[in-house]
Amino acid sequence: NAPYDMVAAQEKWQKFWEENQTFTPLDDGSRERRYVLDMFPYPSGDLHMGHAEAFAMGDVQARYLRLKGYDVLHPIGWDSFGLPAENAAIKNNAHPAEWTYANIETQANSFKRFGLSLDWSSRLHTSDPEYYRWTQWLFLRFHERGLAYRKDSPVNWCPGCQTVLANEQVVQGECERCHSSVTKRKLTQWYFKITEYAQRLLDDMEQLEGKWPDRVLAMQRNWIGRSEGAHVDFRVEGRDEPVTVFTTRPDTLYGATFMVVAPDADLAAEVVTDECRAEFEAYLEKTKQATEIERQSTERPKTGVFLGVHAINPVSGERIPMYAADYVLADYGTGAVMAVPAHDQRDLDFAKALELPVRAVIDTGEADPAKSFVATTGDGVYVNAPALEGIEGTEAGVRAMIEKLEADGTGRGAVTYRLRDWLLSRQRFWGVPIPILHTEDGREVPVPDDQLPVELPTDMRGEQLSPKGTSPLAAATEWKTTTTPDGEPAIRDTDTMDTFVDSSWYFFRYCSPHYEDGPFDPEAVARWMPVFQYVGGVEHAILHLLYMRFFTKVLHDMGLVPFNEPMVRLLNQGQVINGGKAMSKSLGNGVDLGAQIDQYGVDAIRTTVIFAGPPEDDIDWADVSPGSTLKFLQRAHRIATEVTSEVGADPAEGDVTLRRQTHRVIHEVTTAIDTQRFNVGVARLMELVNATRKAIDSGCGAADPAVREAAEALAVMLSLFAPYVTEEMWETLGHEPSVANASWPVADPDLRVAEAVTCVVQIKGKVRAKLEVAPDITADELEKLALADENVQRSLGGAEIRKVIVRAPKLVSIVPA
Ligand code: ANZ
Repeated sequence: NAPYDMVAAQEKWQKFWEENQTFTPLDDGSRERRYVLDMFPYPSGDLHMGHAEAFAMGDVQARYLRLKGYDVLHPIGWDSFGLPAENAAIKNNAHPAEWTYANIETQANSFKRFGLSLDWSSRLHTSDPEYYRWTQWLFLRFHERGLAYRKDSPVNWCPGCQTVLANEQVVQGECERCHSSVTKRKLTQWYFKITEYAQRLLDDMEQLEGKWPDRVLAMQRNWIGRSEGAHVDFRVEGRDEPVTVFTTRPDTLYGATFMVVAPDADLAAEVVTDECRAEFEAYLEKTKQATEIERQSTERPKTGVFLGVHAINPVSGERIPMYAADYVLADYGTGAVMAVPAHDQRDLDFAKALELPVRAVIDTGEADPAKSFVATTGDGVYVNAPALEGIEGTEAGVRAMIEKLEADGTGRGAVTYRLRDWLLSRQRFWGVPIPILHTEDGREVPVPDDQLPVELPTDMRGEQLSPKGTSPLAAATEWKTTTTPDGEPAIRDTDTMDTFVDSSWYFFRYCSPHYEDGPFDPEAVARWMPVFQYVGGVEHAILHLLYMRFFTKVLHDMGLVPFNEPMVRLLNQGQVINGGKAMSKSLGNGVDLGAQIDQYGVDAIRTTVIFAGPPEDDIDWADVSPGSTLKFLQRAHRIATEVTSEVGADPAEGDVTLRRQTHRVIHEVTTAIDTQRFNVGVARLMELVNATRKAIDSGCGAADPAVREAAEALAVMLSLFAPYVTEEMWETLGHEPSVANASWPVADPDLRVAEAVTCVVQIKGKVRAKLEVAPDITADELEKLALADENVQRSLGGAEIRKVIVRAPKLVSIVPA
């Protein structure tokens, strides 16, 4: 009856699993395969409560599937390129690799201690040359297919930090770090042509419906932002080429009283007349200070300048003036709009500010927008619109106008997406070098495959890595000076890739982590993938998940993978908060995972995290009680130490009351895990511990085989949450380790009925029979049972039945005719 020593158990079993490679998959085809994946960690410091939660959730699934008899791949690796390592290196006059790999070791040890059923043999780090060699190889394949390309584009530029900033790093026009005013700069950058896959990214979401959280699918759909409408060509005076606009409402074309171009679109600078140029350029400078979010704000007063030219409305022949205004964005649609102030509020606000004409072409029965300054957007009767006379409703109007435009040759139906191409180049050191050579005459020459990887220099450190407006690699003269395969002098591309590239394909590599002939062995991928269950934070709902879906589709098109979607099911775990607030340094409410484990042990922390609520809900650490969870685990352990019947004792000879409880709990825990209600599973196991305790102390006694049956089921099921104590229990119960090699218990349907309920059968209000039925009996079943009962039949004496009222499981009331 030795109490359970949690620290000793942790060390003992960690060693056992490692020596026996308990969690390395067999991959021999003897069992059906399942791939369970947690989003891989970034090596910033040690593991924290957030990791504990996400990885505990993943481990429940991996262990469950294993016990159910599947061959499970549950790998681990690190997303180990990125800016924090670079900042630490600048501060400590070190190389980013030092910080990175030291942190990885710390985290790896913590993962091991946390008792995760991980396959350590497939471990990878994205900053290892043997990994990023293949990131570069993939980049070159994308490049060959025209899916990786360079273009000049305006990017956020911080003059203080001398670097490009992501949109998220610009706060109200200022750099979030140094508060300098951020400007736009035109830089040549590398892009992945994800827009070419926009429609497929939308269409294939059908496969994810019901298996990924609805809100993630909604966010992806929104981000891709498909709009249907038309392209309309406007002739512009003094110009050969027409200007094309994108509109979702071609039916309002007769109401287009002016045209607006984005000030920062090339078109604006092209068409502006000399008289208007100075004013335009001043306005353009102001535009560059505004963020995209500000420009799209409906609250912001509308501003703009006349460009000095007119366009011709293709259906009315009317001359309409052209303006530049910052509410029109350069990189959406065509960067130019036909303004219909009567039916679009943004255009109306602009028309009001500049006193431009407003003409309604749909009568919706509401006030005239020219007077009310409220745009009308609903269905109505077309007016002042000869080609749409007699047509009803927006949909029909749009269709009719597109037909007319197509017939006239001045427009066509069109679809536009909000999704932009993926800007992948970064002016940073600690990332994958882009494997392209630039010749003196400006050609791009791919580095030959057999010269990969292009490795980062190992001798750059500290200050050499600080941002200076260009990539730190631009200063590595020796590194970047090289020749093409033809011996021509060339300079290496000195940008590195966005780390989202690394994380867009790591799950493929796990299937064959040491494969030498490509990024992955296509056969291994076909065996293991798609991933059965992916687990990670909702903060990745858009970018990471979209990018890895995009990569998968390209790999599919290359014939390397047989599927279009890499992750069958997705689970977003909630956050761990404390006292109702996110943990933060400034609030001083952080909870240290290591300290919690020291105090309560891994099992109690894991079980607490799972027990706290449904997986997708936040966990408030102020509301949980790892101390009581630990007591529960100790009670479970004690039961195992008290069992005296032999291994293999026949439970059929055992106490039926306890057996009923055991099989009910098996059934309910199985359902709870299958439906991802892991917290309910823990609650049921607590009930089983109580029931077994009662059976030992005041029921059948510890020697009864039903107690062994309960203790064994408990050990196996509880191992999903508390791996260490359950290994101890399993061994104590006389089994060969590991409990991870046991089988998930199966509920006996004859036993799982909790207790029978007594159902009263009345005829004309008089009790005529009592039935013992299952508490979950359906109304139909109960009615049949009642009518078939002997006593009921006799009382009815063959009378016709007018009505049967069933209140399952307790009452059936029969009314004869
Ligand atoms: C005329 C019109 C009349 C419009 C009307 C709407 C209502 P979504 O749905 O977001 O795709 N637009 C087009 N390109 C733009 C750009 N680069 N910057 C700002 N606005 C732009 O919006 C499409 C509508 O947004 C287009 O249809 C266009 O205005 C505007 F009663 O054209 B519409």
